[in-house]
Amino acid sequence: MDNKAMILWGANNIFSLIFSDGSIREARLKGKVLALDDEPHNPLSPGDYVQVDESGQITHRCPRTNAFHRWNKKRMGMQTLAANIDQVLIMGCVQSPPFRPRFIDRALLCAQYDDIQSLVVINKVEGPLSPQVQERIGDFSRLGYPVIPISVHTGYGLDELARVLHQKTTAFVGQSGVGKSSLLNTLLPDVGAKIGDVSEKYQRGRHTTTLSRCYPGPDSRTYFIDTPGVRELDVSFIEPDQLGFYFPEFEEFRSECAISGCTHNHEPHCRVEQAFEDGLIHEDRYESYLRILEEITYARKGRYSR
Ligand SMILES: Nc1nc2c(ncn2[C@@H]2O[C@H](COP(=O)(O)OP(=O)(O)OP(=O)(O)O)[C@@H](O)[C@H]2O)c(=O)[nH]1
Ligand SMILES: [Mg+2]
Ligand SMILES: [Zn+2]
Repeated sequence: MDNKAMILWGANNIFSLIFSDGSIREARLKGKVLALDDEPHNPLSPGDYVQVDESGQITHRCPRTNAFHRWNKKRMGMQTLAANIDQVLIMGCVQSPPFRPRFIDRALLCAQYDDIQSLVVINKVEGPLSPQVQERIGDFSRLGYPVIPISVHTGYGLDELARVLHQKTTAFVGQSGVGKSSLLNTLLPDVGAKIGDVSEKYQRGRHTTTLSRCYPGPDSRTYFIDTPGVRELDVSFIEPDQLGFYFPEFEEFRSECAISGCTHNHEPHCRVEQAFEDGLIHEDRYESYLRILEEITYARKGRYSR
């Protein structure tokens, strides 16, 4: 009899699976590769459902409802960090490493790309927020993204956060060193995930978590997926002419641009650029948009013109 289970984590073709009765067992793939032609590299991610046969081997993957991907430059392919999730917890912090709202902008893009809800969590809030941080997180709220300031160390904001995570599958995403694994350890004290420090010289994390891994939460319907921090999020899987659709604040202006297919990059009579000049679109978000546009346009040229 076939049996359905969820992947918690996997390495070197050994996967840890959780079954509907809560039992956890290891399994291997039946045959060397799973027949999935579009994703040769990591066809199974934490959160994926699979079928297991009588011998305990994985026979195939069930269809995904969604997946959080990033572009892996080295492998020139999409890398899935988590599958079938209810929401992405995008974590930033206010110090060590410094607040990097542009990283959050990119992570929001990756989530929206597959229609996944996101929430922004700002960690290491142990004193008053600087006006710059306040302003930028205020803008995220205005755009409709929930923002929760927390401190894993002092416990500030953690009750509110726990409510948002309750009975959902949440992937934790953010730069190395912001405190994703620290949060996990606080929510699930028995887990003991490895925590790294932050280099004093470079103010960066040390990439302590190297593998995405799903953890069953405090009740049977809550799951947390801890993912490895990345220095930069490459979003070059997005088409340049689609990028503007992932910026919700462009929505009300975009149809009034003079040129159809306007990329809002200094084209004549661009209503989006005008809105930015009038202070209706946050300067930093518009700058973020232009940088990403330049980057993905360039990446495409490099990929196709040779
Ligand atoms: N001040 C302060 N430091 C924190 C807090 N939470 C975590 N840290 C510290 O931040 C550093 C990095 O924490 P990790 O949990 O390993 O960070 P991570 O996001 O999992 O990093 P990667 O696994 O490399 O992606 C550690 O030194 C933690 O002690 C907090 O609330 N306040
Ligand atoms: Mg970690
Ligand atoms: Zn425009």
